[in-house]
Amino acid sequence: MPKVAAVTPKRKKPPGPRQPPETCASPRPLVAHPAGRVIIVSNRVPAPSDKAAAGGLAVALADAATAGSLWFGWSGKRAEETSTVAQCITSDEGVTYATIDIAERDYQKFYNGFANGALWPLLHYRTGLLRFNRPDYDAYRIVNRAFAETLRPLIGPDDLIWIHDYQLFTLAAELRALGVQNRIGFFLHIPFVPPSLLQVLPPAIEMLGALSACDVIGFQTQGDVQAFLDNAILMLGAAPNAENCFVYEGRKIRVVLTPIGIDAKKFTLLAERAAHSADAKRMSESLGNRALVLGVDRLDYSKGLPQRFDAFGRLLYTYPQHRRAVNFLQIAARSRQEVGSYQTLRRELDRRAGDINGEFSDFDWVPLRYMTHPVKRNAIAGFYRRAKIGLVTPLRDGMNLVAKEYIAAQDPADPGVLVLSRFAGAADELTEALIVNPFDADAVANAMHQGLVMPLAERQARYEALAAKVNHTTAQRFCAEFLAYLRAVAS
Ligand code: ADQ
Repeated sequence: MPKVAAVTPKRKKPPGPRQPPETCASPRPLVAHPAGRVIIVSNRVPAPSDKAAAGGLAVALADAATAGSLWFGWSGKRAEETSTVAQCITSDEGVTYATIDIAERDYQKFYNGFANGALWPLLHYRTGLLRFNRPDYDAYRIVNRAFAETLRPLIGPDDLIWIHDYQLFTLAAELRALGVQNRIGFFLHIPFVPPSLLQVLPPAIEMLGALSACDVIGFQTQGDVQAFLDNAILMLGAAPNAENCFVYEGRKIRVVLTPIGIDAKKFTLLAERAAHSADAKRMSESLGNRALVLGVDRLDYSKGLPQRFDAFGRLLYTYPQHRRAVNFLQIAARSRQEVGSYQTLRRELDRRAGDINGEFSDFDWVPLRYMTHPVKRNAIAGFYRRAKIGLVTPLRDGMNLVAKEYIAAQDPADPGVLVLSRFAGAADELTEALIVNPFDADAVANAMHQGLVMPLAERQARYEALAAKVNHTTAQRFCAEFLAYLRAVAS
């Protein structure tokens, strides 16, 4: 079987004296955990003060980031040289946040180059957008190596290491190369692709092998689990057993399905309160008795925004009764604006939004509201509750937490309708939503119409089934299930 090349390009040594010792010199946990301290590693580390405001990862991992645990990753700062010692802050709850700065020259190639210019499009089935070059990949390996070297002294003997997402595919192999014997888990937040697509990536075998330095590898959907196993069979010669375990280079790897969720109860409370906020009031006043159709996404080509705008145009064209009776608000927070394909997408959306408003607006009604700056979490929660349609139509998505947040935010007495792409991981679970193919503008328009005219009893029946699921597959459950798999590995 092909061996994985463990050669990582050399990191340049920073000139002059090393950085001064940092505030958290002690690698030992502040609060002992009998079953091992949890070390979370992700590309970005949330600022301790920012936890309530932040979405996504910080909220999803709140249950893993308990007193005594360590969260390690990039500070968000680009420096002249990558740090060799972590900066640490311990929050009031006893979680230590350890960060490093990344050298500007590596950051560009690692983050904008390989991670978001090659891996992100490929793993979202967009090979046409993939840009691969060796220097970018080398920088990716260098940054993963730097993470490993800086994290190494902070690791205690029984600690569980839980790595997150595609920016850190090779980190486990780098840690093993430094002699780390601890249990290591990896969770991929985005989709995984079948071999016919992964093989497009020149270092596919090397990356699969590096990932197989983990003990547990988790995915969002059964399709992703199968895609990974198919790749491992074909490219690593793996022979998985009935429990999806296989042996590679003497190590047993378990591949698991652990879909991510939200803290549904907390989100419901947030939405109930937000419904009475000043923002919600302003929104209601601006709408009058028109229905709100709402989309909330990062401005990313995986989210299917141009297709969604077209579908809204089709709704107004095909069902003239909705003209002047609905408003579509798309919140699309700018992201990765240094990557060319994201700049192109932004221009494309500006054009399509202009086209739709030019075509259908009246002197006192503008159908499409489109904003590209982030909106506060509690304002979004209030908007979800006001929206008659939650429009979640990615072309591919690992899970999509907006779909779950939208359900959690609804008023059970008068719930809205979720229109959900079949290509979001969430569609595996949220089957009572109106499931659509986002490439079919007319089908999405029909689903929006169906949702807008749906009788209360049907809306309630769908909502109750969906809410039960969102309340079951929570963020807490996600953390507990993944960590249980990792703890079950013989240390
Ligand atoms: P993302 O692609 O960032 O995450 P998603 O799951 O939809 O996508 O959103 C994460 C969080 O960001 C949610 O809490 C949402 O409310 C918030 N958010 C999204 N758009 C926003 C906006 N415009 N303004 C403010 N907040 C916004 C990746 C994967 C997903 C996977 C998550 C978690 O791409 O498929 O669900 O990780 O695993």
